[in-house]
Amino acid sequence: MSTSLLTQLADALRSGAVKVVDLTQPLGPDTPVIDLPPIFAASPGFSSEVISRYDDKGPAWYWNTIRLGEHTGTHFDAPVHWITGAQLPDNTLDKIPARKLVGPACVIDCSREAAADNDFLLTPEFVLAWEEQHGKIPPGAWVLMRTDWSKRQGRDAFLNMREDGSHTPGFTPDCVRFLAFERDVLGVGVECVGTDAGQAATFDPPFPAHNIMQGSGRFGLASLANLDQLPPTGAIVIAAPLKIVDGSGSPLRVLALVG
Ligand code: 23J
Ligand code: MN
Repeated sequence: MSTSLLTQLADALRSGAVKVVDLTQPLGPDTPVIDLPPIFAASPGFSSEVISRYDDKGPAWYWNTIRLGEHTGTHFDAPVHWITGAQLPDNTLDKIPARKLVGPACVIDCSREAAADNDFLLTPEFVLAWEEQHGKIPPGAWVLMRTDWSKRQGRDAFLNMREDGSHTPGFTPDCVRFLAFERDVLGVGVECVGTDAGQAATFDPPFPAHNIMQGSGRFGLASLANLDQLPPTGAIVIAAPLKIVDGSGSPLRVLALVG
C-alpha cells in the first residue's frame, strides 16, 4: 500500500524526519529598520499599545494595537513596492496567488565573503560556481543569500552605518538580472535589513534588487535568520505575507521545511 505524499509529510513532521526551521527575527520595539537619507520619509519601527490586559478595559482578555512600517523586521517585498513594478498585474499583497507563497529554496553561502568584506556583492559567476556544486537553480525557487548577518547583535552592528551610508552585502545588478531572467526565480531573500546592498543607492540602476526583482513581478525577503540551518538545496520555504489590501509588503513568519 502506498501512502500519499502529504501523509508521508505528516508522518515525517511528527517523527522529526522533516524539521521546521524558523527563518524569522523577533519583531519588537528594538527591531532595526532601514535608515534612509533624511530627505526621504522614514519608516516607523514597531510599537504597540495595550487595548486591555485582564483589567477594566477587558477583564478576561489581553490584546494590543500595533503600528509599524510595512517593511519592518523579517518582511516580504511585493512587486508594487518599487516604481518599476507599479503597473504589473496582481502586484499587491492581496493579489499574489497562494501557490507563490510556498516554494523551494536555493541557499548560497556567502558568509565567509561577507565577513571579509561587508560590501560583498553576489555575482553571476559566484552563482554559476554554486550551481557547479549543487545543480541549476530551478524556476520558481527562492534564492537565499546566507551571510550570517542575522547573528549581528544590535542596530549599529546590523545596519553598519558609516559617514557614506550603510555597508552591508547584496547583489550586483547583473546578478539580479541573471536570477530573474536566466533562472526565473520567485525572489531573493537576505539576512540584511533590505534585499539591496547598503551602498546600492549608488549602483546603476539604483537599488537593483528592488528595481529588477519587483520590476519583473518577483518578490523579496529581508531580515531573514537561521539560514545557516538550511541545506544548499532541498528546503521548502513558506513565506506568506499578510493579505493587506493594496499592501506593498508586510512582516511575516518565514518557515522552512528541511528533510
Ligand atoms: C525603500 C527604499 C529603499 C530600500 C527599501 C525601502 C527596502 O530595503 C525595503 O525594505 O524594501 S533599500
Ligand atoms: Mn522591503
